[in-house]
Amino acid sequence: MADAGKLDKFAVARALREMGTLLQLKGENTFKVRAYENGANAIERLSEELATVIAEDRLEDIKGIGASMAEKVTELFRTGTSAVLEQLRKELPPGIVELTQIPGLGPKKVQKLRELGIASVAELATACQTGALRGVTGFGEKTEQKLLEGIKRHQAKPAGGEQRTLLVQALEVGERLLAHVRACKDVVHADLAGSARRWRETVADLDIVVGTDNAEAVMAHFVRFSQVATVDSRGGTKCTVILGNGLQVDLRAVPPEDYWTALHHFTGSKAHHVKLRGLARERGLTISEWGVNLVDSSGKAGDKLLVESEADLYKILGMEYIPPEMREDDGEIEDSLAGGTTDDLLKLGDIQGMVHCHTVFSDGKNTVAEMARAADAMGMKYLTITDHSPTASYANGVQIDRLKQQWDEIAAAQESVKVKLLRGTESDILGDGALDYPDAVLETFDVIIASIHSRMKMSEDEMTKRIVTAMRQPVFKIWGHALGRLLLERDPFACRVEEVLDAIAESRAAIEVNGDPHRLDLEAKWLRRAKQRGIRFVVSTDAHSTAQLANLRFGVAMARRGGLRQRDVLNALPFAKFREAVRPA
Ligand code: DGT
Ligand code: CA
Ligand code: CA
Ligand code: ZN
Repeated sequence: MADAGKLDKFAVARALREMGTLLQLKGENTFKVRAYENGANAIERLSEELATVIAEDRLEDIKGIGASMAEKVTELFRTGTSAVLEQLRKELPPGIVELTQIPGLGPKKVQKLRELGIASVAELATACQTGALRGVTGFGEKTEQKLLEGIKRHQAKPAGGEQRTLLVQALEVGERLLAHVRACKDVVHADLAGSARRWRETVADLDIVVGTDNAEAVMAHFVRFSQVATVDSRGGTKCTVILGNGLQVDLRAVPPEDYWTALHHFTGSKAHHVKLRGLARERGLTISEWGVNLVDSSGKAGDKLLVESEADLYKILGMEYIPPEMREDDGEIEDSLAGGTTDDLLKLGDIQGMVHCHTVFSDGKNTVAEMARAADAMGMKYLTITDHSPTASYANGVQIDRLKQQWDEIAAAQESVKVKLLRGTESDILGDGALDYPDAVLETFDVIIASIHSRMKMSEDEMTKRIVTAMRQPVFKIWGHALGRLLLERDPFACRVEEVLDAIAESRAAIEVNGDPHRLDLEAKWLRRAKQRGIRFVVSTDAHSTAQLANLRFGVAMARRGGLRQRDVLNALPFAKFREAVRPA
């Protein structure tokens, strides 16, 4: 029997991460820092008991754990701390670690602050307010403003209040957890429900619904998932756990015959359900998580109706099926009652080309050839190379004299791939609404994305005018990551969106649905309003590496949430038609 340690695997992983952060603050090289991050990930995902692995001296068999990491893990596990960690904590006061959590402060800047005697968030705030940082290299007046805003946001983070998690992070663990649950032999059906199934941009917790005749066995299996940190509650039909990353998961187990109504109920949204329940009552029915029942003459629930799919449920209500992404009570129920089908809603497989991709020519991680091969391997028919324009100097924007070099490289890469490569740009929308590059250059591209990357703090009036001016430029352009939001970090900028949409509807322009899971911009409610005006869209990944091409599914989900059909989306067109549709001049 292996000895119980002082720390569980999640606490060990947290300690390793802290060591990595502290080493980074000390200016250690990135390989060493990354080794701690990798070690933490490996320990956290361990699918057997850490105690057993240590007792049997098998830590080094784990990918990502070498001899010295194994030693630290063992020490942490047995004693609750490590000499290295204690030493690092002594060298670096606790306020320093908190400083690294302020947006815009990397380890280098924090190091600089330490030299100035600033070692906590409070001290930094005072320094900014009193102008004490003026004149220090790397800390201009602009940085001062940014830091003050960063501090405000940092302090506004809810303590114990509703913390939301990015969908991409929730799905990363959620999909593995679902696979684990489905591997239980007593599970007849299982799916993610709640906001994750609706592909909401952020989620408060994960929900899983299971159809089974043996709820007890399913729950016993569920809590054995390798990343469960604590079991919060466990009843006859419901079990709640907290994962190592802090995310809560609710599992509900129901008899297989109640599965579809339960899945529908726990998928939500609440607002969608409230309206459905009203409709059901008008039809002499009642809906609950337990099923659909007839209402008898005394107003009580009578016979239960057989529901064998979610489509069945909508059919019983005299409606067309509504997919989870659209269940937000934003017009989808009215559309469905009017007979509107969602069969033609955009699907992942409809997308024929990757639009909006970066390479090492600006701030991407991969070369043109690498991006091309990756898109080829995904079966894409075309790929637009759209690096940043000159004004985006922070992102190594491509100056005119480097364009020729990129186009040569695109031509060379084209030789060895089937996917058709297009020469594009992500042109900055300048402060006055002009586009970057002279018109004569713009007209030579195959495709133009037009995006805002600077001066986002304009008044609503100025911003509206700026974007309307940009959209009315004669070249065809795609409005990239439209409102500049960064989920959980930065709000969309102030702008009268309806006015911009009106301008786009009568201009040579389309709107991007940006699939970067930190952006997901333009958001669904505006996509619907844009679609009503006959505006067309592209669904992009805004990939800065080959790996990020996989984010396409987030863009498609966002498009579905906005009710976009295949015909609304330009990159669902075959190559020749797409090229014609986006031709700048
Ligand atoms: P979240 O977790 O805040 O990101 O959003 P949801 O939608 O996943 O919300 P959650 O986890 O509280 O509940 C999951 C689903 O269960 C929700 O979408 C609808 C259903 N549900 C939960 N509580 C209620 C309720 O009080 N009434 C109704 N009708 N449905 C509920
Ligand atoms: Ca939820
Ligand atoms: Ca929940
Ligand atoms: Zn951009």
